[in-house]
Amino acid sequence: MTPVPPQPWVALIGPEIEENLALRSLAACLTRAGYGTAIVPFANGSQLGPALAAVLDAPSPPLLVAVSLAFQWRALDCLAWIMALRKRGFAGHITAGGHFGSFAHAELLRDFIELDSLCCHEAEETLVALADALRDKRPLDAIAGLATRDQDGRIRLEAPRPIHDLAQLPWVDRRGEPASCLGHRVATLVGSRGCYHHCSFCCIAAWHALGGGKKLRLRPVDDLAAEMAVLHHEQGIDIFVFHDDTFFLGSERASRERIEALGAALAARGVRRFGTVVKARPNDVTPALFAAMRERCGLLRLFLGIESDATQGLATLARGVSSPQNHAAMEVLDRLGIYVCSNILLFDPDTSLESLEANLVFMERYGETPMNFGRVELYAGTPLLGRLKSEGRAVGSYLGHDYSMAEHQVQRVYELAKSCFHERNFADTALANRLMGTRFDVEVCRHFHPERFDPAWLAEAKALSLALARDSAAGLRAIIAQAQSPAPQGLLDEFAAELSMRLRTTETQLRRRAQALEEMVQAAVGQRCHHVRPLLDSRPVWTTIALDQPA
Ligand code: B12
Repeated sequence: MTPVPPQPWVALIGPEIEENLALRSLAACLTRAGYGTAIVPFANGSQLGPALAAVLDAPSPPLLVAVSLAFQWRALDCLAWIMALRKRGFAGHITAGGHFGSFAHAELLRDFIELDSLCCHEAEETLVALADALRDKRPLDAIAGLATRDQDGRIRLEAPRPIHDLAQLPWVDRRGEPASCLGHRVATLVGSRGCYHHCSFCCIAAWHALGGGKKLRLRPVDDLAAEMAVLHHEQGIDIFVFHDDTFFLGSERASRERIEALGAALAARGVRRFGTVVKARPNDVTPALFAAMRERCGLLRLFLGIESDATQGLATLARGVSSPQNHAAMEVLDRLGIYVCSNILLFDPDTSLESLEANLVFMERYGETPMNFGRVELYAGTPLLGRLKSEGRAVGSYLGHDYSMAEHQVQRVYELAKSCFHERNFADTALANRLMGTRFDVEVCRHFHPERFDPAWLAEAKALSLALARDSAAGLRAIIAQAQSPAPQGLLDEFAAELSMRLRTTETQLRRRAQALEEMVQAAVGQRCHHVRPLLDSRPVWTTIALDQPA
């Protein structure tokens, strides 16, 4: 029987691909304030109906429905869900929030009458204040961070109030079974909010400026270590996946002090056998820092933000990193034997044939590193969107912008690459992403079960990535050659069909090898991997905490 949520309650709707730290942080704050909550997963079309039912068929209607508009590419789905909820008769307050919703609050409130308000920027305090006001039937016009319509339909935003001290926030709600890899339970978390850099394609710098606070805030080490220790001792978590935009601070000394302090704080709390997954910019990679990161903080996998190795790409993306820094970082990490994966933004508005070649050379040279590649998208709040708008090159509306590359031939390469490589790079079963997971299994075994680890598995994982990288580079070079010849559309279609078939054949072979490798590792450890969180099955999870119980 579905447990009845405590009264009054708030429905939090959004993707739970992994634990959704935003919804879970909001849930924790609402719980602390005495509300019941349901986290209702809505990550794809198949969850639309069940998510509606979770609200409409609940034993009592929620006080408030709050929908995630963090991800711009899913905004239309989420808005359609909101419209469907209204059509089916829900008359209560509907709000939304997250990155996209915040940047586009004025347009969204103008165009979607179904939305009553929008929580702009970090919503922990705003959402609780909104719930309090609705419960007490008070006006909503003085709530910091809330955008509403006034009586004349004018949209007004009460300036957000930045959360200066992240330690004042409760730890995120961990309801549901955690994911696991080879029997090692996984939790996602953040140790900071913001980033010290400001790349042109990323909205995070503008996002924190919108909030009016510092561009980077760190959780105190003690607060972070205390949460990790509780997760470790009480929930058996031993893999911590950090979603910080960057785990490092742009200064070797400051970064080193923080990870040494974290390592010591964890050891003092009896957390000794654990692994971490973090992200870094190449300029942060030094031998001493990463040796310490591995020894003190159990580094299992590093997501290294390469994005581009072409001089033009690095400039367009405003990376603040040079190609020699990219190479130096890759070499340091290779010498230390650290598992790295990466992403290349092969196409951006200024990409030239020369920059494509520079990135292909990089992908081949470090082919043993699992990588994926794609095009830079124009997200709300990014300087790149601002630039393309001012150049008259951004097409579409605030709901989604598109662009063409300045060089016609590069645009042709992109269109062919998109059709031939979608399956490999972006489908649900994309091999480029799967190989990152295969290697992760191998690394988890190497880290936690050295006695059962066979070095041949690591060699095979690297060989799989190398084979994929070489095949992708060869396919892309064939596309580049084709795009430069003035072939009629019919011939281009034929070329794309033939190349796609060749790519699929390689994928089938490599997928089989990856499967065999995963099975060997799992058999050696005697445990399988459960990457999918149970909340993905669409059933809402109610809190069972009673109203008067302390959080
Ligand atoms: C973790 C993460 C993911 C996880 C998602 C986990 C999940 N939800 O299941 C994974 C790795 C799967 C992922 C995937 C993608 N991601 Co991502 N991701 C992040 C990341 C690094 C951290 C988010 C986080 O958890 N932060 C911690 C929480 C506590 O903070 P928060 O998210 O900011 O939430 C606060 C506010 O935003 C607001 N809020 C957020 N959600 C909601 C919802 C409601 C109802 C309300 C009221 C308020 C609210 O209140 C929260 C509390 O203060 C952000 C970067 C960032 N720093 O935010 C990118 C980011 C959100 N991702 C981004 C993108 C582009 C993607 C992908 C499209 C990448 C890709 N090419 O595949 C996919 C799309 C996924 C999808 N929905 O289909 C962009 C979004 C840009 C945009 N506006 O669309 C971001 C901002 C990265 C960036 N720098 O540009 N991502």
